Amino acid sequence: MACDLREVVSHFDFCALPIPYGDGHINDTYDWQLVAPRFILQRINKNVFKKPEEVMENIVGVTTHLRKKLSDAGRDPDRETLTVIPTTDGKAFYLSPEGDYYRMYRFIEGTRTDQRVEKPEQFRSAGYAFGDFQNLLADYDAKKLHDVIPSFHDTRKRFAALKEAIAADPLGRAAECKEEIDFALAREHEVGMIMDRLEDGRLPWRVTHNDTKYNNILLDAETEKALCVIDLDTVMPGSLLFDYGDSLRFGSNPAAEDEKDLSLVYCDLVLFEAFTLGFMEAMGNTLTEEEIRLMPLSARMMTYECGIRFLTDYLMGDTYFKIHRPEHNLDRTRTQLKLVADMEEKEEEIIRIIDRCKAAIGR
Ligand code: ADP
Ligand code: GN1
Ligand code: MG
Repeated sequence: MACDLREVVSHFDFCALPIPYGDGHINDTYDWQLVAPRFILQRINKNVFKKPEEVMENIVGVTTHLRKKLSDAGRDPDRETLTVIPTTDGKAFYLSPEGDYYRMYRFIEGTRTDQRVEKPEQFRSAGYAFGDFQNLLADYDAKKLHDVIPSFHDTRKRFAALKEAIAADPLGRAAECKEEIDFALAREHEVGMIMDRLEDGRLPWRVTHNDTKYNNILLDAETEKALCVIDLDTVMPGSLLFDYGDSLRFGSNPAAEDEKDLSLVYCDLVLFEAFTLGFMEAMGNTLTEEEIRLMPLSARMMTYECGIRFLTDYLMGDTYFKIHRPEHNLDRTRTQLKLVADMEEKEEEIIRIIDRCKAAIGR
């Protein structure tokens, strides 16, 4: 870490104000206790988020809205959404003399995050949580949100970036990735599937999370149900299909995102159906027919997009995603592209799953 964390935390206002206590006649006596015993401190990645102030403005706006909606519904906002702890001068982040941005959240006790889905029921509950997140934000004015990473899920632009990386090939890695590159380039005709429709109005813009990995949900350690959607850095206007598809990209694969043994990587249709059912149950009638029609393809599209992002980063010398071994981004590319191929093969079954879930929610 770049600076003294003790110094950093001293700038956050995580203490309750002491309250007068007792009725002594001589001394001033106060009762003082910490509001909560644990906090999460995060240094925001400036390489990824060029304007951390705007990230925090989005997060404060969205969590304030969620807090009110949850309270009004008799739910528990302290556990079901993130609570930003302000700094002592009332800001949502602390900017250190070194130029680093820090933020603090209340630690939500009795929770855990999992890297992989263990049981279909858990994934159904994750689907419900992400759908519920969309619903609770349906009346939040998306125009108030900053586009913190412009064109984040514009697959057309991700594809263009891949082509540039192939042409530049600064480390001479393209030859080694020929198979992956050919696979990616052969799917150019699909890259506008979601963005073209958002732009021409066939799909509605919504407030979306944009990074709906299973490990971005806190699970209640006791009930094992999804409790709180976290990692709100990328909340921006987008298509619901980004969130739905990205969840399935990560969660329907029983193997790790960087698994080297590709025989372990596939799209588990039981998990796929469980998530879809939970998501549809939460969204109900707010889903449009066009959104439902594109759900089967969106999982594959978001997987493809992530795959070409890993591939681009590998070709460009691993400057975006953190890596823990030299070919890490190539391994990640391979799992994603293997998943795309598997989802393509299973397309008809996937369409039947969506139809079954649609019928189950009475649509
Ligand atoms: P990243 O963007 O690096 O993925 P996250 O915001 O997802 O960062 O946080 C990393 C991990 O920290 C989460 O997976 C979760 O385990 C834990 N975490 C984050 N916020 C909280 C919180 N408010 N309460 C408890 N655990 C949290
Ligand atoms: C990053 O921060 P994390 O691990 O939740 C990335 C996502 C990718 C994901 C792939 C801001 O998410 O877009 O889908 O890795 N986040 C950003 O695992 O680029
Ligand atoms: Mg995360």
